[in-house]
Amino acid sequence: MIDFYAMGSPNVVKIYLALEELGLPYTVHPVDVFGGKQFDEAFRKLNPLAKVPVIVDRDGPDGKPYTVFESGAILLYLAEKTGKLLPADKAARFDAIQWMMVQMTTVGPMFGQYVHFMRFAPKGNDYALSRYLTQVHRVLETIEARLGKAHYLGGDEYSIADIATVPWARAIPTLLGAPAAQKYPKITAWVDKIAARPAAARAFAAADEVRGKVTGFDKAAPDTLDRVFGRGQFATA
Ligand SMILES: N[C@@H](CCC(=O)N[C@@H](CS)C(=O)NCC(=O)O)C(=O)O
Repeated sequence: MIDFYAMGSPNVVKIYLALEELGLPYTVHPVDVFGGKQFDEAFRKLNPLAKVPVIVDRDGPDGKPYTVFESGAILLYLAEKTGKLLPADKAARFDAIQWMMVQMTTVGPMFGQYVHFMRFAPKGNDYALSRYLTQVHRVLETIEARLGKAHYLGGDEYSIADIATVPWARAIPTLLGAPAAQKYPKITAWVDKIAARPAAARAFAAADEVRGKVTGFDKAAPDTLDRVFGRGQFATA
């Protein structure tokens, strides 16, 4: 059994996708991030960064409970535990791992910063908005080209590279607008192909369910929002 500390954000949706695809039994523990619950001492013992997702595998290495934070590490852990979602062949395996790393280092952070400045920052940050939006398009153009040459991001097989990337990619029309989304037909087709997997449908539904159990970002208390974003009285620089 896996204890899964969750909310409905893209980094968390990755783990829903993996758990459902792998058919691993799990129990969801909603973490009310926009209620500030990630800062509770008990949760920080699971993740010193105070962020979801986190899993605790009650049947970890040597049969002992094992805690994993950071979504990329969790995906690698689950792939290794089950021998699935990563090819056995070494070159194919690292093809998938490097594309997963593109998500961890570029897709997630660039989309994350773009959304922050678009949705939460005060007006007058045009430089930041332009920079992050440009970086988002740069990586999407790269992924579009990759999907012109391969069925999945890692190559022939559905892998943790796809699982890591699809939660942001499916939000392209919402976040960037329909005209921008039309620039990426290969990405759109790949998102649709993944969304048609029964495990993905279950994962998206489960993420919708947990979203209903935590505070939405638009309902967060101003003080909590400042703490989450490290601004106002919580800014250290
Ligand atoms: N690099 C981390 C990022 C995790 C992350 O940013 N989690 C957000 C939700 S998507 C969070 O818990 N934020 C709470 C906070 O920063 O206080 C991962 O991939 O797991």
